[in-house]
Amino acid sequence: MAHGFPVLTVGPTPVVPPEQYRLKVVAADGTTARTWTLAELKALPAQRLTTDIHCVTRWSKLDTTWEGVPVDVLLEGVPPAPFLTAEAYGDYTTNLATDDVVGGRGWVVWGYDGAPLTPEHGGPVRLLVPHLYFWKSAKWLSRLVLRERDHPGFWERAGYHHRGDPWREQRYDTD
Ligand SMILES: Nc1nc2c(c(=O)[nH]1)N[C@H]1C(S)=C(S)[C@@H](COP(=O)(O)O)O[C@H]1N2
Ligand SMILES: [Mo]
Repeated sequence: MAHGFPVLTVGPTPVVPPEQYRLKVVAADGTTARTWTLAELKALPAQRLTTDIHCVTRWSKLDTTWEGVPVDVLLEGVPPAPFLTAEAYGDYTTNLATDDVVGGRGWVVWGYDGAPLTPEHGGPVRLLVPHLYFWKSAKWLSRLVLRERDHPGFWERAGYHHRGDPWREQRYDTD
């Protein structure tokens, strides 16, 4: 609990040396549109944001501070598509509507609380979508894959909600 909030990970923490880290954006036709190294990501117009986060197991943490880049910046020039899958090093996936991560509502972050994001919390780089349940915020983010149709990810295939809005308590697919 180095960051003062619980670690929730399926399986072992993948080891991703920062110098080997890559983020790819894949267009809906399957072609890799863009690739960034960590240094290239950090050279983009970064933002600091303070926000609350909500885990589906009913903990929340208020006023967490992150540093990263809005997903909008990463999708610039990429043909738009209504859905995307966030894929992580180590096989975790989660699906999102593109509208939930653009418009300044989703970030790709490398900093937490003024320091580099630690490996157990998703370092070098994770997704941060604070208005949805935290399982949507994939740690060790490797690819954002745009899609014409919604493809359920790891928890969504296991019966969790496809969108996961904590204010509507969208925990399970029956909610
Ligand atoms: N790659 C990956 N990302 C993940 C998870 C995971 O198991 N693997 N767990 C999710 C869940 S359920 C939660 S609550 C948060 C936990 O983030 P934390 O460990 O930084 O608290 O990460 C989310 N992102
Ligand atoms: Mo979670």
